[in-house]
Amino acid sequence: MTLDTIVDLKTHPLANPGFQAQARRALDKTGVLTLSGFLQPDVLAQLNEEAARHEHKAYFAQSTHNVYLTPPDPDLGPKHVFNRQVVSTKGCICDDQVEAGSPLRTLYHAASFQAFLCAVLGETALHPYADPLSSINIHYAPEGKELGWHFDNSEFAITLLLQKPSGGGGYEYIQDLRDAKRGEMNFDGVEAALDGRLEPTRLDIQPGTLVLFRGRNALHRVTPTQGDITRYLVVLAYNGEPGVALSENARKTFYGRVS
Ligand SMILES: O=C(O)CCC(=O)C(=O)O
Ligand SMILES: [Fe+2]
Repeated sequence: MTLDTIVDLKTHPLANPGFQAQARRALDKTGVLTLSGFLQPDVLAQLNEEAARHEHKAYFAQSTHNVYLTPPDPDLGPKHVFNRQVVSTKGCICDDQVEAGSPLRTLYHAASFQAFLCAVLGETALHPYADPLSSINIHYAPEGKELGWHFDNSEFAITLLLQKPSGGGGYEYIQDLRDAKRGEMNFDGVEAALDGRLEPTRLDIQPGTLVLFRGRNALHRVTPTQGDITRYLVVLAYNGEPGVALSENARKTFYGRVS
């Protein structure tokens, strides 16, 4: 399977330096790059069937979490924003449950796709997660299920919406709310966001769209699904450095297991 059978390379010429520069400008300006009609229509249909086939295996998050996806810090006290708990109830299947022959694996590992991402992100190489669960995930959000406010462990993530609910299921974010590399947690900004005093940016995207975002420093969430169409969404996660595993705390919260 070659990349052009998966991606509409006529509309999105990933190897073209001009296209790369334009994508990079969009990402730097807004914190998000969206490429609509990224997946070829037949692959989108195939991936929806694949997602539906494995839906019964999805693990649905059952515990609350803080926005940093860490265990609480008792020294800060229960009222501190670091310890503020938010709700996530969406489900997902992990990399070890994604079919061996899935086009998602071809896309994830394709050298030309990774070269495009590197050019856009200003990275020299991309690395999969060191744990066997976190690189490729398929998310499921039936009616009422949501993903609460959080910062990602990984610097950046790529999502592919497969099936859009009739209402809700919207991606909302606040760009550059913290600076993880500098250890800047921005408790005041996070508190303002959680209290609804900061207006997030909202994305309205269609199935087949690629979204690339810098989720480590952007506070983001997905609003509860409304209606009886389940939201299906793929996450492709990479790291700029090799050997990085998703934290055990995040794996327990979202996968219900660590390996
Ligand atoms: O579902 C989405 O659109 C975003 C997913 C996400 O933020 C995550 O998996 O960490
Ligand atoms: Fe995220």
